[in-house]
Amino acid sequence: MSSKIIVTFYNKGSKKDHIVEWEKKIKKWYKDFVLVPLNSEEAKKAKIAMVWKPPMKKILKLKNLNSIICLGQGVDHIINDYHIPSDVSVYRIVDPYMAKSMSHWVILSILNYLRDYDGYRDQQKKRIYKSRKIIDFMSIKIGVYGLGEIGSTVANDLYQLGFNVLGWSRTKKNHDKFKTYNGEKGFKFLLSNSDIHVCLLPLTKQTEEIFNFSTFSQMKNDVCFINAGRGNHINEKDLLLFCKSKIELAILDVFSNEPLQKNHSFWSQKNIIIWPHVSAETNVDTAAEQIAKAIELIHSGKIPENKIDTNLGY
Ligand code: NDP
Ligand code: OXD
Repeated sequence: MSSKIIVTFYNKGSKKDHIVEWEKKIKKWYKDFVLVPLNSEEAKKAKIAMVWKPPMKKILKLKNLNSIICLGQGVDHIINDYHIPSDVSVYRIVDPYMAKSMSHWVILSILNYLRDYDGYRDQQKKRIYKSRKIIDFMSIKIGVYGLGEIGSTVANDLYQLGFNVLGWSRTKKNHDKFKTYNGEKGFKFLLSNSDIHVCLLPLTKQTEEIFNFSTFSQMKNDVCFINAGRGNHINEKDLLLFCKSKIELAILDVFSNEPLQKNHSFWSQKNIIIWPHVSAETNVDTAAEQIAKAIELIHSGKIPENKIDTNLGY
């Protein structure tokens, strides 16, 4: 195919030169396209939109658009509030680099919690040289909610570290290494049996505010709750309430409104640790090849991998 396909680019909050970096890296693998900013005149002719948190109303006005490529693994910001016409397909990045990054972050969070990292750092400031009570890793269960590209990597890595892992997904799975559960009954089992809860779900109608007063109530006392899925997986008011009772520590990387507002109550809650949505960031170097492949396939009328089922929402 000779004429170049027009791909428009929008990445909320990124620096201006980000588009130059993406274009350069994708062109290492495939050259037959031009990348233009969404606010340019040429964007009106775009067949593909490569986006992160885009103004969807504007995207859906593009008359030639047939594909949206999400620059991250979660697509809720593209599909949840909008009707995507049937002739427009949505694809996402699925990058093992991101799954491993998430795994590192979850492991970091869990080990800091179990080994009382903060307690020891406080002791150091006071020159106190004595052992503190830590949680024995053999005595606890870690519930991982979501066993997709990311959740299954995290669950496997935790298992390899010797943890007792329980995994939850929508459809039934069989892992030889850790126990898996699905459906409502499985959810209740994880809620009431896990000592550490790790949410790695996609945000859909079914999973919105899945962690709320009723579900937090079913958890054991003194649990650790980790959320790197999406902020709207939790009811923030209910989380705050339970952080004053049965939740010993909450570690959050995602929030209902990002960036987290300066006056949000989470900032001053001592047992909430806040991260600014950085647990598994998109890496241009590792993602460029699959985006190049997707553009090439779309250009030649074929279907790339990692197509989203807009009915399921992920
Ligand atoms: P996948 O689509 O690969 O996996 C989703 C998993 O969730 C699947 O196991 C799926 O079940 C399960 N699931 C979906 N709906 C339900 C439900 N109603 N009940 C039970 N289980 C359900 O997603 P990824 O692993 O790639 O990513 C997960 C999420 O992580 C993203 O959507 C995004 O929100 C978040 N994320 C956060 C990042 C960060 O930096 N904080 C970075 C990247 C992603 P089944 O296997 O049966 O289909
Ligand atoms: C993603 C994210 O979904 O960064 O990729 O949250």
